[in-house]
Amino acid sequence: ESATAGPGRGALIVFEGIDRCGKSTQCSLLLESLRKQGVRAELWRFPDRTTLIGGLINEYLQKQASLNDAAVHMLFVANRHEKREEMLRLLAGGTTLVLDRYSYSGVAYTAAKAVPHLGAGFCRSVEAGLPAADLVVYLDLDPEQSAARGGFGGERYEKVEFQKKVRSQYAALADERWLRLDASQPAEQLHGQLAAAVRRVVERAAAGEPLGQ
Ligand code: T5A
Ligand code: NA
Repeated sequence: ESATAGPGRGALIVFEGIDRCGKSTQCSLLLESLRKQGVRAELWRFPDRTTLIGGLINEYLQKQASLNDAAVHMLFVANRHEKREEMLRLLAGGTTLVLDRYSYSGVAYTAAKAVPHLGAGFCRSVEAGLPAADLVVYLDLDPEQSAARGGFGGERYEKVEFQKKVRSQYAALADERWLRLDASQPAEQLHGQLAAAVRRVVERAAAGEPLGQ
């Protein structure tokens, strides 16, 4: 590779896993360590409950509104697409984005509902056009363990039986490029296990490796 590339771009790093597996904790630890290393970085979460669409999703998750499975799926999808241009702009400008959930949540949670017209293939297809993750960190945890963690049980999908189905969907989605970590470990230990993979993708992005779709 020649050294002619410009300033490069930021990396897109995604955290996935069932409810309460520890994503937000790891995202915060990662953001902090990236910034300490002088990497410009932002932390986003999906659903982004602050937009108009995100407000509807929030009502649905908190069981204040009912929507059918297709309708709420499209809202989750729209909530990512509405952020597309801002994501692309930040990445192109050299900011690394750490995402607490992304397209894979859309596929895993909806496919777990086993609605015939909302299978994994359909769910994947409507993510087209969104930037692809440079790294997916999958925090794998037994739903019995996540259920025992603080705060579990309030929102719509927080039921052990459903979480088991979501976990199976993630297992089907995961490919060899995912970094799968045993999320039952202490938070600091997990954080240490993802440092090398993160460094690699941040360096590649900075060197100008093109963003996937
Ligand atoms: N959804 C989302 C869809 O159906 N379709 C979609 O397209 C998208 C994007 C929203 C819901 O929407 C669904 C998925 C979800 O059901 P959310 O707001 O992201 O999801 O909710 P959660 O995934 O449940 O997020 P939480 O913030 O509740 O859980 P986290 O982020 O996984 O976990 P965290 O870090 O907050 O930790 C949970 C608890 O565990 C402790 C923490 O202190 C906290 O008490 N903890 C640990 N304990 C032991 N060991 C560790 N390593 C720990 N790490 C954290
Ligand atoms: Na939750």
